[in-house]
Amino acid sequence: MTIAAADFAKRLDQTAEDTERLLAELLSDTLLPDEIARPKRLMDAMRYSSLGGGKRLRPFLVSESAAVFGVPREAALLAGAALECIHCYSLIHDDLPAMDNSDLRRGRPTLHKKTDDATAILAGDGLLTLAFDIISRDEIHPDPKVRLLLTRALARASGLGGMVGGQILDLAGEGRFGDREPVDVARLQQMKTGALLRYGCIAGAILGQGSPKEYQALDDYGRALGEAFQIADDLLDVEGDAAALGKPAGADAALGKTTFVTQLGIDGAKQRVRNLLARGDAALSIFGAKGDVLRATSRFVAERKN
Ligand code: GRG
Repeated sequence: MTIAAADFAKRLDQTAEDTERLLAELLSDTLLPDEIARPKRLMDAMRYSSLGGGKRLRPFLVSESAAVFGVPREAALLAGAALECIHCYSLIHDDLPAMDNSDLRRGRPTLHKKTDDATAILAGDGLLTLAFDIISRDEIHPDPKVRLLLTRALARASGLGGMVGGQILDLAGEGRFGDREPVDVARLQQMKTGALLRYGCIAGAILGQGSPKEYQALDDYGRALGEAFQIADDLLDVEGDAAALGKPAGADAALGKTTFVTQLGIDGAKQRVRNLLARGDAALSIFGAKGDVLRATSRFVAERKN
């Protein structure tokens, strides 16, 4: 079974729309208990970088992996919004002069260009901490054990052994702290970009209280999808179109980065993506037709133009 391209696009758009609505609510001026004030400059900056852009792929992974288990959609969307807050924070900080020093993101000036470095750092910090507020909320799941598992897994995906750790390995590989350090591209990817994407997939199994086999299946699928995403990103940097990307292409080559494409060549990288798609499909076989949307998601990730 496969899902028609139009149906897939509709589902993706619906989740993007629902996530946008939810993020706008979460980033409103309304104070939560124990909050003292929501400063306007900070809120405007957080909204600028979180609303009105992005494919919302990570929330989509959460909602579709949760749908496999029949989890209520509003709970999955809330968990997806928490993950998207982490993603948006990472983009803000990654764009800073001390990191990638980028001027454009999602086709608009990066936050520090629009405002200033201090505001961008604090907006990133605000989104990072808001994510943990959201993921620990009662509405996510009635069982506090489930909320704890989701929260801990989010910390591990985002933190020192996940995305943040991957970012420092990436900078070390660029020679930012002295001589260029050797890069294990697959491990770097698994940490820097893969960990959040994998979280999107295992979050469904945690929310749905899946069996160990079901959790493992989504874990395997999430790892394959994460690697395919990164290879597609590396290919886009070589073959992509700046207008579609919303940022200049060729950034990796300019920095002399080791990527899947520099290691495997263009054809080798494309073959690896095909192998990863097959690996993802095999992992999902346990779910039968319920895995169709996730199967289509790997194709979307591999074939995306931005
Ligand atoms: C600064 C702690 C810290 C971490 C940054 C993930 C990361 C680490 C930086 C992102 C840099 C980057 C552009 C990596 C390429 C892959 C990637 C994450 C692309 C953007 O993700 P998409 O395509 O973006 O899902 P949208 O805009 O659709 O949300």
